[in-house]
Amino acid sequence: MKNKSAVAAIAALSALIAWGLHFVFTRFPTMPLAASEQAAHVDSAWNGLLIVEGAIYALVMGYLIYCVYAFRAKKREEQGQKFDRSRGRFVEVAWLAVSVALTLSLAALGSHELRALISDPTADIDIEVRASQFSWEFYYPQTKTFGDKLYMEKGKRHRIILTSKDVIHAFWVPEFRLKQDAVPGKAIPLILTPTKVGEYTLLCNQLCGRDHYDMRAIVSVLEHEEFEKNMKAEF
Ligand SMILES: [Cu+2]
Repeated sequence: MKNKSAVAAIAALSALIAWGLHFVFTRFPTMPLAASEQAAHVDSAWNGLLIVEGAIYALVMGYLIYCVYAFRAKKREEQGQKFDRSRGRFVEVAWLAVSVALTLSLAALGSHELRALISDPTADIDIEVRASQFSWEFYYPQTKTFGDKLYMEKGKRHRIILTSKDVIHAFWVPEFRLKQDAVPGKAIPLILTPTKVGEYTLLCNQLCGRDHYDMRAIVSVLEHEEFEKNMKAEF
């Protein structure tokens, strides 16, 4: 690095890029509405990643832009000076150490959030969700009722028990964030706690055949009274 002003130039460029990224991400959110308790864990891991990656991206791009300017082609008589590589070793070792530390801390953040999502298997409402080419079926064992719409009660923990009649499908409601495969011969649980009343779309997220794109169902999150009423009226 030529002089101290280079450090200031790189820092200024990096800060500018970081601010730009922050501006874009806050103006144009990268995630849809968060409508479940579990969404907060996924979003916190996602935002953590975004901050770390944004900072690294800004630093690398800031340095790159500085290099494009500082080491641009010189006059012929100034070219051909021997390049001293010895000082690069410190940067190399530091970069490696920081990368390892960052990777390990991101893995720790990820496993912390994952544990929060799967550690407690208890639920208030069980719903058996059966996937088949190309539709969804919902069964409520506690009330012994079927439905072609997935009714959920706001604020209650639901245990979605996923099965498949034919091939591999995947249960995915973008607003709830979590995604789980439905595998033939297996019953896979997924805990979800909706937090916002409304209608959402359940999508199949594994390519499962010709009409995969159309394998959808309506998810209706209701308040307690409405939920009870619907369970009696609909089925
Ligand atoms: Cu599918």
